[in-house]
Amino acid sequence: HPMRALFKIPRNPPPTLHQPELWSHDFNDFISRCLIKDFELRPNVLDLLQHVFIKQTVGREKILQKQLIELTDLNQQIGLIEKTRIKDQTAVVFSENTLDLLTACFFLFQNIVTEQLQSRYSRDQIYTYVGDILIAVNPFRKMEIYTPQHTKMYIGAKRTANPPHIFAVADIAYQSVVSYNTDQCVVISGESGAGKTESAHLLVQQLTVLGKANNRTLQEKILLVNSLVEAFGNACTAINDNSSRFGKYLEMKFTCGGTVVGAKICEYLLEKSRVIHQAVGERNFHIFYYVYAGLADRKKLAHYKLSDSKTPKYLCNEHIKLGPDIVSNAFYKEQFDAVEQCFKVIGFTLEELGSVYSTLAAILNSGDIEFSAVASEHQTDKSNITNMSALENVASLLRIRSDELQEALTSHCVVARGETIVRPNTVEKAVEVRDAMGKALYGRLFSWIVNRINVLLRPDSQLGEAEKGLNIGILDIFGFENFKKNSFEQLCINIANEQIQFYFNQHIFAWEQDEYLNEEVDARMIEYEDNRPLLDLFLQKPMGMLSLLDEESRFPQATDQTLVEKFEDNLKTKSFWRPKRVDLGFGIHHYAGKVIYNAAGFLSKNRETLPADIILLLRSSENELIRKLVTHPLTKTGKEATLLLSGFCGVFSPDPTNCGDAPYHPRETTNMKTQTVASYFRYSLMDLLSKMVAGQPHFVRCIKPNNDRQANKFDREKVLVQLRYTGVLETAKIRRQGYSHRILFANFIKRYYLLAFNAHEEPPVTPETCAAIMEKARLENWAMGKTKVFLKYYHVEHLNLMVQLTTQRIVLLQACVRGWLG
Ligand code: AD9
Ligand code: MG
Repeated sequence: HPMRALFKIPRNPPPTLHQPELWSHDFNDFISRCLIKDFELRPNVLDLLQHVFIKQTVGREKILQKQLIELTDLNQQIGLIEKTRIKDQTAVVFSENTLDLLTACFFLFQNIVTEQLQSRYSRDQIYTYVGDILIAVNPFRKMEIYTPQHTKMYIGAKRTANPPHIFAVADIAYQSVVSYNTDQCVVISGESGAGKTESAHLLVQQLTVLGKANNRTLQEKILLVNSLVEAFGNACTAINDNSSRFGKYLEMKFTCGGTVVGAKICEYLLEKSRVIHQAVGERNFHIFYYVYAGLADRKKLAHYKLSDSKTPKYLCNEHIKLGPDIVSNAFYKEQFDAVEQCFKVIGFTLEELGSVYSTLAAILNSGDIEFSAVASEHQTDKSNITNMSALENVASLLRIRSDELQEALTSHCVVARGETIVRPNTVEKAVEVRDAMGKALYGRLFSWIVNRINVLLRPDSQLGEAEKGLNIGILDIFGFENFKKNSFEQLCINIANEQIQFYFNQHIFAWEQDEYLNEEVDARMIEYEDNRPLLDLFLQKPMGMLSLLDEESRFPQATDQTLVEKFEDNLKTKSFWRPKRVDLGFGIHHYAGKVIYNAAGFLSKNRETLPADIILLLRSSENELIRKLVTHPLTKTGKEATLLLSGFCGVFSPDPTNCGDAPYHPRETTNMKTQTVASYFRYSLMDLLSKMVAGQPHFVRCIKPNNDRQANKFDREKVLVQLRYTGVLETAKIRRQGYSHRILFANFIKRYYLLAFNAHEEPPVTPETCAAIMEKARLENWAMGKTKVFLKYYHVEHLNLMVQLTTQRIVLLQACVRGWLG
């Protein structure tokens, strides 16, 4: 039977399995080498195999697994190739069913990938390339691969010259900025705790060296930016002790010559609810603990109205004890000093620092304001503040009048028939206002800090536009989360990740294929798992989940129960379901797995309104910072603010042929009064993506090798799942077949004509000229489009190296000639 004896297993273990270095550089090469040569896989099987790589079998695994087990001759599980040798050690025989074969191939392939990652990991090689994408497996321990020697080793080096490394990604992005003068963007993804934030730090570290900042202070400042914003925006969660609770897009600004001249951060969707409440086992934002310990150390707690014996309510969680756990925590004290140092180096004034601490202390004190119900003659429930000292503390820290604060917390104004009437707040309402104030103050403080950093690190105004115009952006957002209990915050975080995955797919698969079609380049199409339906489920208007949430948030009578029912009535897709036995529960099948959410609190979290009374009161503060926080939208310029107030429809999907130009269009205006977290979230996503599509992307995929944060532990199943859902397996394929570099004829000729023509010649801008250059450089497997040359990444590397050599030769020649003449 033709399907029999397809795999010939060599008697001795295949040599390539023992030379994983080969694999590390080009995994595709490895696959073809290993499978074709050592395993004598016949070409038709290779085709089938390729077919299987790209056919994601998500949802089909169960069936496939079952069939796999039923495979009579292969029932020892194709876990490891070396173990698949059967009795006579010569061949693996498949059953006649083609699907069995496909299944087997699929598992075989996946296992090769995982095994290679594992074997590299066990030898401390945490980085691996798949095409031009870098896979980083979290080592969960300090590695000796980020030393100054390593920094040096990766500068301007050919990719195959060194082991795979995050520094190489920095180098490629940097070289592209210098060579092509186009913006670059590094997109780091992976689930929570996979190592995105660490990777972002390492990129900045290498880029500041590459950007040879001519003043050391700028270099130092840029390096400190991440640590500073992370002190305010990161927190300990059940998954990661230093979990990012906001999305961060850090742009480093370069001149055309490649000198770094400034930086800018954009922050997205800070999880403000953490200020007032943390889940079991989690903590508030780092900075609260740092400041507490730091101020205690300097005997300044009293000055900031903080007690050294009673834990503020916003920091109370389970077993955290104020004394040993916070006040006398040496690590926190160190961190406080470090943060203060960051502030100072970056350029914040001492006065600003004092105001920042006061604001943080005010937030902590406000959490301790308590209310009790007072029966009133008019039957309405009134509330009273029971601990006036807390109120006084807050008022004095915020430099506002305490009687006015009391009034703003315990009552609200309504305008009826042109008259303003003061109504009392119930205890519940008063608590809500108090918490809303804490969240708003913190969120605005965070934005203010970011904004201030941006002002301080802005490129010198003396520089011309051309000299400060180029960006390398680094995207580090909060990773996909799936806790025991998932709320509104997890929904937002996971939607953001869903959108990044969509962008990845668009870039790697959809746009690439569109371009082949447009340019009439013959390339095989790749199937991939498109998560667009899921994004529609969330973002579509008017029937997407966020729209439904907004709609329900407008009804005063709505409850979280009616909300879930609304979801159930309107979201008719397999990706959404209502689990039985979970009140207020609903499930979503995300690209990265199934998550059960609990809708409790969704409506109030989405409304998040700060009463006008509080805003007006804070505007009367004698502290300049507090006034600034409530005066105008901080980080938004005029144009951005307009966009902020507009609604956006549907999924972000810009015109692929027009990347870089305004990629989104406000289509519908939402009422300013109904600005909700969901609509702001939608805006932020669009804003973020518009920045990303403006540059050429580089992808770093972080992989978490185990759930226990343990070094040297590689959980195969865990890794495999991540490889599958991130599309890495398909990426491998398209990167092999596809062309990662597409360069317009004119640009190509301008850059490389020296390889085939004399320096003084001006060859015509035609495909023939390009072909001549390529032939001269002895390149194969490139393709010619209608307006662009299509190249693989190794072509570009080769060409650049040749240009470098040629230029060196010319310079040498000129020197000789000058010598002769002179
Ligand atoms: V989250 O989505 O923000 O919750 P990240 O950012 O993906 O997550 P993070 O970078 O914070 O994860 O990494 C988690 C921990 O892994 C770090 O605190 C380090 O202890 C550890 N880690 C990650 N990458 C490295 C590395 N390259 N070297 C050493 C690392 N340790
Ligand atoms: Mg992070």
